[in-house]
Order: sequence, then C-alpha cells, then structure tokens
Amino acid sequence: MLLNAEKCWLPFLSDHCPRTFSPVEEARVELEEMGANARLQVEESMQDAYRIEKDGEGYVIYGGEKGVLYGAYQLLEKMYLGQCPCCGETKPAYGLRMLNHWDNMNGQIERGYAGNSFFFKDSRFCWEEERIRFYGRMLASCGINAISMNNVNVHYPADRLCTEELLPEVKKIADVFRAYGVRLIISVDYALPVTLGLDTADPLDERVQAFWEKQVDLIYSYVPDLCGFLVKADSEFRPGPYMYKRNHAEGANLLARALKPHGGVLIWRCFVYNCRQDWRDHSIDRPKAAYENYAHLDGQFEDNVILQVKNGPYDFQVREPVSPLLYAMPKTCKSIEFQLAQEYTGQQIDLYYMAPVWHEVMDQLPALPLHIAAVTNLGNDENWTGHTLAQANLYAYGRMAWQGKGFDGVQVLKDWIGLTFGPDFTERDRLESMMLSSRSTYEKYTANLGLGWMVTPHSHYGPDAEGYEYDFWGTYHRANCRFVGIDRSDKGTGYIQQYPEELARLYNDPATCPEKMLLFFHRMPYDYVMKDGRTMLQRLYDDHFEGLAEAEKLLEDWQAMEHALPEKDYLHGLARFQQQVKNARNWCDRMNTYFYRFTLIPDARGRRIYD
Ligand code: GCV
Repeated sequence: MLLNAEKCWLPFLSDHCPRTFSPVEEARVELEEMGANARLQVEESMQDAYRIEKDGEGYVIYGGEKGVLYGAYQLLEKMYLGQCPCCGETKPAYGLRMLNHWDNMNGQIERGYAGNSFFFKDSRFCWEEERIRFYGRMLASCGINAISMNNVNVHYPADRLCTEELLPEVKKIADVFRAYGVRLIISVDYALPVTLGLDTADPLDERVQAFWEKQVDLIYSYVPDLCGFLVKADSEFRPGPYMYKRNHAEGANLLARALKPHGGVLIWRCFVYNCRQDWRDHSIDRPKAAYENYAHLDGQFEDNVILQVKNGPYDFQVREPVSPLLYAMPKTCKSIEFQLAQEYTGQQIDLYYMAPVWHEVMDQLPALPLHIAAVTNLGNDENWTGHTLAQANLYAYGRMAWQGKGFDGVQVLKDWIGLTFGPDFTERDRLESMMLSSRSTYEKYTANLGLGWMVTPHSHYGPDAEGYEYDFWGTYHRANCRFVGIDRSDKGTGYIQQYPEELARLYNDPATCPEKMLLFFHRMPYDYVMKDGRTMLQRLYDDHFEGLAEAEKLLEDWQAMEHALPEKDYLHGLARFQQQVKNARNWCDRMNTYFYRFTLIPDARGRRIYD
C-alpha cells in the first residue's frame, strides 16, 4: 500500500540510483528490479512515440529519444499493475502537452490550493533539486512535455526571467527538466520593452521589434531548447497591443517572429474580455468576447503562434459549453486550456475528478486542437496537490493529453488508484465510484443547469448568489421573481450564433438545448417544465438537496475506508470530506433560500427551506 505523498503514482521508482544515471538508465534499473529485462532501441524518427514488444530475452522498447522514456515508464506501470505491457505504436494526440503554473516569485501561487511555489520564494528562485527531479519524473511518466513556471500575470521580478538577471537560474532548472523531456515556457510581460527603457511596446515599432529579437537571442543562448513564450495580453489589466491600437495578430506576431529563428513558439492566450462592464448594460455579453476578439483574425498569425483558448467561453466554471472559438479559425494553430487548479471547483478540499469534463469537450469537438495546456493544481504541500485525491487530475490530464479522443477516464482512474494505493487496495471500487460521481455531486450543490458565478467574489469559494451580480466582471444571471438566466439565443445576446449551424440550432431552442446548460443559454421562468416533468425551480431545489446528500455519502464512504488507509492519510482526507459536507450544506441552504425568497414557492417534497 502506498500513500507516500512524495511518491504519488510512481511506486516503482526508488531513490537508490546514482544521480549520474539518466532517467532512462534509472527506469531500466527499476525494470530489472521488477524482473523485466528491457532493451531500449532509439529510433529518432519516432520522436515522442513508442512501441513495446516482447521477444525471447525480454521486452524491447522502440521510440524516439523521449519516446523510449515514455515507453519505459509505461512498461513499469503496466508491470506494477499486472497489465499486459505490449502495445502497437502509441503516439500522443497533442504535440505540446503543457502545464501552466501560476506561481509568483514571492512564493505565492495565484489560485493555488496546495501550499506555495516549489520554484520561487522571497522574489528569487528557490528549489530543491530532488523535488524538481521527482517532478520531472511525474511529468514524463504521464507524457507532459512543457511547463511554464511563472504566472501569466507577470509581476516584478518575474518579468526579468528573460533578462541576464535571472536567465542563469532559468538555465539551471531547464537543465534538470531537459532530462525528462520537459521544455520550459516563459510567461512574458508584453510591456517589457517599456520596463527596460523604451518609451513604447508598440508591436509595429522597429525599436520594439529589435528589442525582442535581441532579448530572444539572449534567452536562447542560455536555454537553446526553450519551448517559447506564453502571453496574457490586454486582459484583466495586463498590457497588450490594444494599448497601441494594434490587433492581437500584430501583437502576437511581434514575439513570434523573434522566436521563430530559434524554433520557439508563441502561445497567446485568448482570455480577453471587458472586465470593466456596467451590469446595467445588457448589450455586452462576456462569453462572446474571445470569439469577437479573435475569429476575424484567422489566417493572420505567424505559423509559430498558438492561440490558447479556455475550454469554455467564461472561465473554468463547473459547467460551460465548449468555447465557440475552438470551432472557428481553421487556419490558426490552437491549444485548449483546462484548469486543474480547482478555483471554481472545490479548491482541492471538495472532491472533483475532472475527466468527465474533458470527455464532454472532446466528444463534442469534431477536431481536436493541436496542443493542450492545463493550469496546474500543484504546490509545495507534502502531497503536491492539497487533497491527495486531486493528484488524479494531474495524472489523468497527462494521459488524456496523450490519448486524445481515445481517452478513457474510468480506466485511467483505475490505473491511478492502483498505482497510488497499491494493486491490492481493497477499497478500489468504492474509491473509484466516489471519484467518478464527484463532479456531478459538486455541480448539484453549487452550479445547477449551467448557472455559474454564484460564488464569493475574489476567493471564488463558497456560495454568494449575488456576489458578482452588480460587479464589473460581466458574469450575471439576472435572477428576479419570475426568471433566471441569460437569453443568449438569436433573440437575446446572439452568443449562440457563434457556433456552427447545427449546434447553434440545438442550443437556440430551450426544448432541444441540453438541460444541464439551460440557464447558461436561456432566461427561463421558474415554472418551466423540464423533460422529466419537474418545474425548473423544483429541479434547482432537488439538485441542491441531492448534492448535500451525496456529499454526506462521500464522507461516509471515506469513513468506511479507514481500515484500508494509513492513519495519516485517512485523517487528512477525513478533514476534507467533513469540510465538504459543511460546504454542501451551506450551498444547499443559501441557494434554496435565495430562490425561495424570490418565488415564495415551497419545495414540493416539503423539505425545509429557510426563509
Ligand atoms: C491568472 C481568472 C482567475 C485569475 C487568472 C485568470 C486567467 O480570472 O480568477 O486568477 O489569472 O483567470 O486565466 O488569466
């Protein structure tokens, strides 16, 4: 049984190999210790792909330089789990499989729920080589091949990560990650030219172009395989090309051209919206923003620009439709961005296994983007992720990034449980069912029928039905005594028309719109009759009560697993499940009361709703 947090899902890796061993050599030793004779056959052309075969002498792993490492970890994993390791050639669905840290150099993590940064502290680099090596193994073992360490909101001194001041440190850490096939990305501040002495950051100004060329040359002299830059521009008070009346193609191309000679990519986030909206103004609809800012620029980006689009049009709510921008811009390279950090999804206290969300997105998109990114859920907590069970999201994300549409979130969860708790863990079915139902449970008590944002402002934890209602972030539900939700149909804000025709038709009509997103797409009366005959209001009440009951059941289930878990880990989880029940009760009571006070319609089943 293994719940040693440091080890996470890599139980077969021990620390006895000399440091001079490469990760591949290390994996071969581990394989030997597991009784497998494995030969590694590097075939450069295979790149990240690998193939595991068996002959009279043992296993042969064919692959590119990175591919053999992925293959070796896969073989270890399969042997540990007692599964058949041989496979035809397997190659990743996405080229770049990225993790974005939102770590600030003061050590805090924006939206971090697992302690502080393991890269930075007190405005400088501060990392333990052992931990970073272990992290490299974790990433390689699930196929992740690029990370950004610093927050997309680039604060001083992180803007100096691409200057002489900090590049020697960036180089040192890049050298550690390189061995695990992980390349670094730097989040850069669009206004760096101004910070460093120019009077403008205008992308069409030749001095700015020369500035970036020189800066990028310098960076690559330290880190020749840097993956590229990540940029959040013109969003949430960040500087960007709009400051100079330039569009985002002009803005992105500036950096992309500087990176191109070095083989670097420019990852440009599409999270751009008006965050100074007047709630009185119904003419602006925030989910329309990404499409409006970018779709018309298709074909105007350099070929090493990757537009990074959040999975939904808002901001990582519990349930959102797929961002319409992901269907658009066929001539532009895109990356889809998910958030493992549980900002709106329980903050690594409430249980939330994310695979169901990824399935919904992938099932719906006709073609996957070329690249994928996720905001990490990691920090320097002993168990990496705050809630130990939240580790599953990182592992599964890596697997999903590898498997693409073939991803099986149930099998991957089974594997993670086996690797983390041991193949003989007696409670694996119970744990699996807890985790598989966790998203639906959380959705029921926090965010029904596509209603999001009813959270405490800023912290984004706990209920506050009108917390954002009169604020400037553009996230309204406009509930009154008869209706709730926003009409985004062709008669409303027109958001739905950003989708391809068939989908737009489906969403446009409340009768065909998926009910779980009804109030995202439509403004509906409380007495609207849902498909199962309940009124919409009754469905809201029922969901909240059910969510609370299911949270209580999660706690009971965890308590029933006490005998199978080490005491420390059991108690760690127990405190979280107890908190989750309190949270669910708070959500249930406050949200039901909110709607009851508007409607004065009691629960049809006579349960207590406070007035
Ligand atoms: C890094 C949301 C979060 C911010 C985050 C932003 C983003 O607004 O609350 O903390 O900033 O998304 O994705 O850039």
